[in-house]
Amino acid sequence: LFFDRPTEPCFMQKGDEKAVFEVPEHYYPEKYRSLSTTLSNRFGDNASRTIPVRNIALPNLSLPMQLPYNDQFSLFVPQHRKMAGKLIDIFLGMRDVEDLQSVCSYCQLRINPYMFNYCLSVAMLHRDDTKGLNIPTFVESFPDKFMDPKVFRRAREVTTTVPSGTRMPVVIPANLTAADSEPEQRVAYFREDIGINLHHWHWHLVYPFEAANREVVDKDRRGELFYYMHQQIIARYNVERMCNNLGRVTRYNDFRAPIAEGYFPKLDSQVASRAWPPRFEGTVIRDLDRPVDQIRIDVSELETWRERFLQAIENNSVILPNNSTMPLTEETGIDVLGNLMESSILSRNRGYYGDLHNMGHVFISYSHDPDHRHLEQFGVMGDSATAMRDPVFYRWHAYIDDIFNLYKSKLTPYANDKLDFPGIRVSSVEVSGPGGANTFTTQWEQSTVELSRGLDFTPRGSVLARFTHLQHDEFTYTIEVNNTSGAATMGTFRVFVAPVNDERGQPLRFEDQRRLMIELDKFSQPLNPGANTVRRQSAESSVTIPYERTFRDQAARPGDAGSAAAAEFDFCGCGWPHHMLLPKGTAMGYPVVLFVMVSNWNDDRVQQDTVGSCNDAASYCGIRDRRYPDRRPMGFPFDRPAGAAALQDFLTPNMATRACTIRFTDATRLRGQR
Ligand code: CUO
Repeated sequence: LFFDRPTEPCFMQKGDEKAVFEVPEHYYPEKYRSLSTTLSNRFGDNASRTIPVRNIALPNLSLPMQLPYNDQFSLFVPQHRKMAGKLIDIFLGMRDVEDLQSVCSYCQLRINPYMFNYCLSVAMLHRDDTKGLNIPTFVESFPDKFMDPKVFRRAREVTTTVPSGTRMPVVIPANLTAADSEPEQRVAYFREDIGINLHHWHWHLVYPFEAANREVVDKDRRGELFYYMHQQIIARYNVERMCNNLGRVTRYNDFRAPIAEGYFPKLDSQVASRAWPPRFEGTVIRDLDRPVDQIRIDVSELETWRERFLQAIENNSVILPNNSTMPLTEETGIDVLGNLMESSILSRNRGYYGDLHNMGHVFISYSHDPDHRHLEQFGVMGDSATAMRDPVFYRWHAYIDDIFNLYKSKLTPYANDKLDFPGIRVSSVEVSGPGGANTFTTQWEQSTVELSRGLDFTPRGSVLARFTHLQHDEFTYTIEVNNTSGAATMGTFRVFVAPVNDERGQPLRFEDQRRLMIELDKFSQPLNPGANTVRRQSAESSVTIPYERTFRDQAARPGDAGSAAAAEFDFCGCGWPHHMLLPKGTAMGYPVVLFVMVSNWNDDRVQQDTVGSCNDAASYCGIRDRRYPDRRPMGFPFDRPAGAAALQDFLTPNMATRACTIRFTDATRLRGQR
């Protein structure tokens, strides 16, 4: 209930069940206090449930309360991070759920709603007594971060004039942030996809980079996953661009050069009652001096950190705070660098290597008002829920990925003994779907998302927003595997797809192609001696989560039967949205190569119990409270260069490829229609 209608006080009716919190009188903020009795009576009268709130000795909330209630909140801003860290700590430190509920009632009336939502989400993910509880999908709590504000005006109109139950969905027009004369607009459907932005927000929620409680951050291979998940975003975005006749993204590596791309978000913050600021074409990042955010930093500092980072790669070792050096090993080097780069509190030396990635977000997001003279807040790059809308996000992360790749390029290429699986031969791989053999098919689809939980101070009842997004038809992989080892064994199937040609229609060299390899799936499967036919559905992908989990509240609502799986929404909300599994393709059929490798599961597996844990998007999100479920480097076997000139030269007998196309039809269907 604390997630519903974020700025409506908790002594008003919350949620569909019309619950009202009965808070101690001194919990009321000043503006409501004189009315405390009448208010609770008024709002309690037709409530179907009153929830008594325990009167506790309140912790010191002065630090998190420094952020004004109606400001924006950004994890990338160090001061906000500190405040959030403190609040998470307070939430984690509450003795039991009753006390947590009590402090939340107090906070909900005083703490910035974005920060409150974030900190409570993190705390619920990490407290033993709340782990199974549902966290509503973020787009329902803060739809303003994902869609045109016109929608909310229209939704208010609808909720006020049309009775609940007979309301038509409010339509969000597609492609509204720029005209066709802006070439970047061709991939706006990707950048501004609600599911993609939700995934990114969720990923950073599950993998926070700072918290007073180290356990919250210290997850298995989190630095490496930071590298890999973002590497995959760049690969996917590049392929999406190539499908739309755009070149691969230009990395942002010269911090003194103007940023060619402008971005006008057309988003309003309902909490801050402000439009998100735009960035004009040709903007240059400048030294920041914003006392209000306690940020004072020069662009040269970003350059210094970058030089030190490159030096670490050059020397294959990092300098520790005591001036000794720690070598980067093949096993953990990328993980160390990931944490150093982001940087998270797991950084081995934040004092020296700084905060390169996060501050890049900060510099760019304040480039329109570096000294706060216009009293403007950060742009979309400053918030993990909105950053992926902006073309510059991909330029920044393309550069970061390039730096990681510099490190990966120093590793010894995999020898055949690392790649091959003796006795296992993949004789063929195929896909089939409604488009026929080896043709993937895509089109537009319209789906709806619930808005009412994010609409403060409006009449109750459901109101939906209808939006348009890319969708693909489901398909089946058929993989023929011959096991000549004479015994049953287990294989790990690694499925990728990549473009075949570059922007000029020339065949991609292996080195370029491997960096465009998009992971589609990874699964293990027993292999009997002799011939095996393995079939796998696209919907089972280890990369994606189903539409329902991206967009729907999975909690058992009152009256629902509910299920254990449903209760795991909190972690399971992380995952690439299934509707974006494939790039768009082209009307002619975009040529791609499908790749499958079967590796030896005995070399890959991580021994752990994963029963009951949410692991269906493990490739990009890991498994909650478990180790990353694959011992190989993330992105294996394409995480590093090889001697091969072309993909065909790279193949060992346990791999196979198939030429396919992705055919796009410019038609729109409603969800559920075929
Ligand atoms: Cu996900 Cu830069 O890390 O946004």
